[in-house]
Amino acid sequence: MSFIKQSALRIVFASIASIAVASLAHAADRPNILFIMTDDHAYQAIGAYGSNRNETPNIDRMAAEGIRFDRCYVTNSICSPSRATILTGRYSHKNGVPDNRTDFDGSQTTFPKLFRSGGYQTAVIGKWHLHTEPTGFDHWEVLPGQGKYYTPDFITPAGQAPVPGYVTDIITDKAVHWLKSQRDNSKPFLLMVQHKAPHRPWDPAPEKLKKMAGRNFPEPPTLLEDYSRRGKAAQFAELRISQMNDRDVKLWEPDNHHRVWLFNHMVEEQKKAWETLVDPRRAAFIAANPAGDDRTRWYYQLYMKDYLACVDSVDDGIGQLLSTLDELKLADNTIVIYTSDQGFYLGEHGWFDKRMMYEESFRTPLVIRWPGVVVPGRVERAMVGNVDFAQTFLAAAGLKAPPEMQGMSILPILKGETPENWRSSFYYHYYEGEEKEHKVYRHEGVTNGRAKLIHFYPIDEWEMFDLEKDPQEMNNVYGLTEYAAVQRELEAELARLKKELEVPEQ
Ligand code: SGN
Ligand code: CA
Repeated sequence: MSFIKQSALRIVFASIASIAVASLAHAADRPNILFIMTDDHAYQAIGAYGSNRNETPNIDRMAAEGIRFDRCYVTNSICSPSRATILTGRYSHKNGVPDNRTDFDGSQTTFPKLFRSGGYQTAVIGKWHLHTEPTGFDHWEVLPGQGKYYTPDFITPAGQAPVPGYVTDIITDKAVHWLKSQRDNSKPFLLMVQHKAPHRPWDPAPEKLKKMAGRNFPEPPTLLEDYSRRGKAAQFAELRISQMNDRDVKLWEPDNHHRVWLFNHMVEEQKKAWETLVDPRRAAFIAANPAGDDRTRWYYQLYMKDYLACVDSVDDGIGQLLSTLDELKLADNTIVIYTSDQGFYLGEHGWFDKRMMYEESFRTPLVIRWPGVVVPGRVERAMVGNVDFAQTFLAAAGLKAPPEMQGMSILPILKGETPENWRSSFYYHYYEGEEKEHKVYRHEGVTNGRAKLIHFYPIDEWEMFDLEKDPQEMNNVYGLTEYAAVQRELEAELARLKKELEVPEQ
């Protein structure tokens, strides 16, 4: 090939490349943000994270088209604190919400407020659970408190009123409606879709009761843990599946007040489905009369049926949102995030619920799809956290994050350019004490991804786990000579992080 031909070709290739880069830059410029968060959705119940108990084709689609984070930690594994951290980009001791009972001070700087003042249209639909009215949103429709599954009330600026239907479907429908009819087409948007499901008491939709009816779910290896090798905090906690009540597993009598209340909030068809698919549980349980470990196993199966049925509705909703973006031709310039307010125990250590710093509740799912920026199908092990969300979204939108935010923008990771000095440890602090529901002692701790140090400080109990050799966290190695160096390193890191994050002494 002649020199002239070669250079002409080079020019053609170069201009194709620069057009591609320019359109990428344009697509990535002020992208829309669709933030989907569920309540208590364990990564163990997501296909893309390797679930052996259920399928989640729509979250899996997001992971296949985007990036899955395998180490996304929460600062404080409980609802309101997690939400306050996400909105403010600050730890509980800075945003004023250490537990589920404290009101969120809505006059604080939050990322939705910065989006709004930065020219975005902002909306939140679904669970809020911060006790005060949402601030920073052009549009909001939220559940009061924890919210209900059937005929839930919603609060809007116009007041509170019940909405007929099933909560997950209602939230999805409202979000789809907002995308199709309530959007201001002259602005980019931030839409936060926040599900109640799959939170306790795990009330499924009728069609999902049917779907799960005949299924049997594999048990986690630590379902029947006897706690003899654990400390006082783990023994004392009321997180055990064996401690679930009749409402949880729906082994109820016809006049059980929860059942009566729930059925009063259903339409005839829904009631019929529950009468035929849920009520017979009690007779079957009484006939089998399981005791001890067999009773725990029986409860576990009922728990999984209902929990995973709730997850199934969530996954359907995600599918609908993704189709809506396709239909509206918004998919290319919209970052879609899927996460949960924390992780959850699905029988690991014999538990349900969260709160503890052990992996299943400390880690939350995080899947992000961003066409043209995130290379499809990536899996990332860098340590990120819910404290990073605010700064990440702001950076993606080209907005400035205030210096008091305590996370790190994960934008470089999304672009495939993980910085050399990315964090090598993560700080955790749980504040609701053993006097509250589930009786979990306050604790703080640190992980470097390979090992974890936990201090239940009201009883001065320390635990340390080797996450590589003991991923199920069954063997406390705190104080063992062979781990002295690791322990010193984690103790120093804990002290360093507390100083850096300005954590007051307890
Ligand atoms: C309710 C549940 C608890 C759960 C908390 C917090 N009890 O109180 O099991 O831990 O919510 O959940 S229930 O009997 O009322 O269902 S959180 O996700 O909001 O933090
Ligand atoms: Ca929660």
